[in-house]
Amino acid sequence: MGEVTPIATPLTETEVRSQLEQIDVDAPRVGIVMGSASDMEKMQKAAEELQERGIMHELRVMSAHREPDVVAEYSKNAQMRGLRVIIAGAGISAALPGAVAAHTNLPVIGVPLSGRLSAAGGLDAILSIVQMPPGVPVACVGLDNARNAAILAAQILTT
Ligand code: RP5
Repeated sequence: MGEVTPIATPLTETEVRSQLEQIDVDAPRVGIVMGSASDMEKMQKAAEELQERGIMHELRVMSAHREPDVVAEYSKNAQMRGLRVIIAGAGISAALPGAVAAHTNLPVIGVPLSGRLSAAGGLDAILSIVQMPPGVPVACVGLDNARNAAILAAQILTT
């Protein structure tokens, strides 16, 4: 009689998750996205904070209004690529954080940005990010406060 091959016990979701987390340790854990290259100077503060904490991250420019397909693709693939949190900064109508949240279950932290086109000093972006409809949450940090978004992302990663 030949050798009996034991049937593998299926892994639980938690076990699979933990195994996935151990793969690609160099893969970015936080995605920092912004609606325009003009947002880079402010959003760079989030990257600097993550860098200081040794947290792998990536920076991408993508507009919710001008490149909706790019935003959808990025957000849908984010979790599979190993990202755990997305920080999204945008000014004026600031649809980007909400557009990202529409396509992923990852936590999304919105950074409202002020700029030359802002109404009410940036209140437009704050309200766009804070006033997400029920069921599609986006966390919101203070105006231009990308550093706080990075600190919050780091705290989420430790839970
Ligand atoms: C938003 O419009 C961007 O996030 C940026 O804050 C603002 C202005 O964009 P640009 O006109 O500089 O491309 O979508």
